[in-house]
Amino acid sequence: MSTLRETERVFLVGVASEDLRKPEARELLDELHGLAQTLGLETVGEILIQLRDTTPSLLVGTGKAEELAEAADQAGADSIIFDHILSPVQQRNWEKLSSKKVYDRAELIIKIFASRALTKEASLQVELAQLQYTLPRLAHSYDDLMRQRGGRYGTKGSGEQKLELDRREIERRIHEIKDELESVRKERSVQKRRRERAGVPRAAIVGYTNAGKSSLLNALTAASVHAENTLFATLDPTTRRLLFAQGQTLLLTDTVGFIRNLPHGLVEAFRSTLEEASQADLLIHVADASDVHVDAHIATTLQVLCEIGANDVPRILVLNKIDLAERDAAEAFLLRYPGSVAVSAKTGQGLDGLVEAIQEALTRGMKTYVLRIPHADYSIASLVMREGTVLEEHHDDESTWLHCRIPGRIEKKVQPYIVDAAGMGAGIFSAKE
Ligand SMILES: Nc1nc2c(ncn2[C@@H]2O[C@H](COP(=O)(O)OP(=O)(O)O)[C@@H](O)[C@H]2O)c(=O)[nH]1
Ligand SMILES: [Mg+2]
Repeated sequence: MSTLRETERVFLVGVASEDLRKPEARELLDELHGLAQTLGLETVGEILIQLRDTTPSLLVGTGKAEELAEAADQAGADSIIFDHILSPVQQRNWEKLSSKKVYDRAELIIKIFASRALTKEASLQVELAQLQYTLPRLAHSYDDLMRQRGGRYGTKGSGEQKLELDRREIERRIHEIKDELESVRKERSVQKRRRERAGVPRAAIVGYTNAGKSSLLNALTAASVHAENTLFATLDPTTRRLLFAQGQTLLLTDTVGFIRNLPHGLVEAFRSTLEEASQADLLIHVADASDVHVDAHIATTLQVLCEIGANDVPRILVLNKIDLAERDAAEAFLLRYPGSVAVSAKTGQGLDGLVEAIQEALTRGMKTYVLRIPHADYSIASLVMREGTVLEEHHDDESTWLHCRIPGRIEKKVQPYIVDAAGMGAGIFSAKE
């Protein structure tokens, strides 16, 4: 009988100190919990400890360390994650003491980025962060790494073999990655143009971790008429293809969230996982109504979006978890951020309004035409149906007639079929008959 368990069970240790007061350490621990969840880990226990003076060998005193290891054991954990930087030596000592995998917040975050690195650039950035993280550990104890910490990061070509490379090889690879990054960056604008031509509108959900991005993706999926889950090889697991009642299709992607106190070495890796966002047709920026830091989070998110070149992508600001907020606070928020939409991914409140806002944003700038498309060019008709909004449809022996609204990006393609630039409302075909 197999006792193989798929899900890694983790025990989380939050650390308060003189510099980091308990309430904030608590918030960070909650965030760590959310991060573990993002990676699909099961948290089987957590504890917040107060650091008095750091003991080099185990971060905490031996007595405390044994107590923690015992608690993790009792909880049935496979690993312990510290919400505090562990030196390579501390990490090793902890693994010896507990006979479990032991790592810190930075390593957890690298794993998340690796699992979400969709583009070539993002994969390279994550690999770079990973190697830079590994390097000092390798320098301290080559043997230990050979013993294998089970650090499987998930990106293609990474993992065990990587840890076996010696220091010099890692340094060589770091140089190589930096060069590759240069050339990937040059290619990027070409790719972007290619994608623009390919078509179906794309929206990305951005915002802080724990704001409810994944919940909102699920809620919108439920609110759409039809949703396809990773039906296409090109869709990653965090993208859904939605069809709204008005016949519009949308590819909706859940991005990796912003993280508080992101370790410095991981900033670039994070940005490149977010780079997708700059190629979207629409950004759905989710903020958490129940978070006291919501304004600061919104500001940080906007700033980073700006820095990755996503500032001219249309955006909808969504205040989520409205079920948890005081009415006054929610109203004040909507006044502070005009055009924002209040929802609850949990109760479904406000989702209709959000769907409307999404459609409105996607059809803004669309033009209305009457097209006559010969049956032989049916692919054009399907393009219009997929990307535009068909107001009316009429068929005769030779052609399909469409009274429709289409986005600027496919205007060139339909140009030869335009019979009328109709600014009028619906009803033109029925009036003819
Ligand atoms: N009360 C309430 N909780 C929510 C809502 N949306 C999400 N949550 C909870 O907030 C936590 C984080 O949600 P998640 O979707 O994983 O956030 P993400 O990290 O941004 O993807 C989860 O425990 C959700 O159940 C909401 O509208 N109301
Ligand atoms: Mg999520």
